[in-house]
Amino acid sequence: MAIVLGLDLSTQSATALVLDTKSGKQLAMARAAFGPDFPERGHPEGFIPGGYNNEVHASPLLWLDGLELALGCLGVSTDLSKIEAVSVSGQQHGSVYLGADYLAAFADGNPQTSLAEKIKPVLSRETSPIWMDSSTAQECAEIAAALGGNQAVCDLTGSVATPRFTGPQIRRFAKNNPALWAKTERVHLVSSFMASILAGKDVAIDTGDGAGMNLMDIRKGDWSPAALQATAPDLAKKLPSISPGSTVAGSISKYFVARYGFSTTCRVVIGTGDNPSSLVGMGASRPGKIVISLGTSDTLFAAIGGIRTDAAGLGHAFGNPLGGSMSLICVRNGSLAREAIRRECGLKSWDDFSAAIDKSPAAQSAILPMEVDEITPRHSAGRITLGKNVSKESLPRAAVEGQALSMRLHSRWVGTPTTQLLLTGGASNNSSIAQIFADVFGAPVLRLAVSDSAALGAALRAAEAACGEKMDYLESLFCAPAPGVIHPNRALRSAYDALEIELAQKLF
Ligand code: XUL
Repeated sequence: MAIVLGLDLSTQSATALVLDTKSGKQLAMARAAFGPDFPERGHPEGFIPGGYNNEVHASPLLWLDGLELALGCLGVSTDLSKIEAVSVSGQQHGSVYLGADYLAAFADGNPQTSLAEKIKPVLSRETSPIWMDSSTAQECAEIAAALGGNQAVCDLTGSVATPRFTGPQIRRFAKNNPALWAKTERVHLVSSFMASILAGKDVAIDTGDGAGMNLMDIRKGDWSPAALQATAPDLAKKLPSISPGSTVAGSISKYFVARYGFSTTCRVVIGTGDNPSSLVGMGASRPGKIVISLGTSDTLFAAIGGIRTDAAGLGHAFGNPLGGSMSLICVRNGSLAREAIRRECGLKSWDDFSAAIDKSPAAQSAILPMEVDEITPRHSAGRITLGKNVSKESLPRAAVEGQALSMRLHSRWVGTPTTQLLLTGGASNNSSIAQIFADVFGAPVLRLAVSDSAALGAALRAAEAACGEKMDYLESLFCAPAPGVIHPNRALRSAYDALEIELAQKLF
């Protein structure tokens, strides 16, 4: 029985969650929001606004400051010396570039200088491209050509060459800034960077997050020499190793002991990506349940037996941190599009948005709203309209129905019948939205009692890997769904089937 800490470094915030696996209680939670808590940085949504040519970057120093703020707040209410193990979840695909002396900076235990102060001088690239970046179409084409086409890339790495993935991002940097690339000694993912900061040394990338790079052989769970060669010169020596998600990296660094009062015996378990981490936090790490996360981006994921890849090249296969693999589809226009529709309809609150949904008849029409260029489906910003005409009154329902239908269509390759949907993320608390997902998928919807599934997954992984807890036991304590099942209205099935067929015809 242990007290464990899960950290989640997402696009918009750093979250810290402390669990007691004996009492089954969440002891404390603290969050630092990169925009509101650091207004002077001018990154209101956690990334650097106004990127050029579809570039979206964020500041790794802001992530570090966010981590410190969250830990500082946590320390006010919680005795951090009791924490026995910690792990981390990070937004997927984002990469951090480090030059000479980075190892000394990781190991620097001086509590007088902040993490950002230690790391700033060793960054070989000031900013980090993140998952929202779509500037690498050219590099994707080059990688695909070198590896024998996109189908070959997908078979090898679990995904076609994908603009937001780390390999194409690395290639773009190496091509456009060869001098800085030469100075780069280490490229980390957000999750492995943060785990390295916690451990005070270089820490491996796990197979869950490593699969989001177009660099890992999905079947071997190790770097693919061919993919490395197709991506950038000398890449093999600039990457950390890959290890299973259950790997204990070592003890927490001296810095956290001196600055925050952690025990020297607190262990660090290597990190993983936010989606693999949520899979664990939602209690869905074994095949059977489908998780839909409604956040800045919407994602749909599920544990899969063996390895399956999407022939259409839109879905991804990642490693499951608990073994095996998982499918994922990522929709860029999640909350972004729902927010835009709410504003467009002049609805002041989400309650008003729900009321508008509840007043409109179901399965009449649907709209796929894309405020920015979409990745699933690959489509430029705009709207796809299905079924009957949509009025301003019916727009909120039509937009959410369109989002749910598109997810249903684009997850067909996973091949698992949807018997249960687990909904998480901010918008999942909205019962009108949750009902639409139940109706469109024709499956009962459950929601998790804890909303921070990525941080929760990190804490559970820490408890399993470092403290010998059994995942079944942990799931029964922390992943039980909130009371209340939302049942689908099966009478709507054929109407939604027809709308899905229309969407497929418009797209393919
Ligand atoms: C997944 C993806 C996003 C990010 C969000 O491929 O790009 O879900 O992980 O943090």
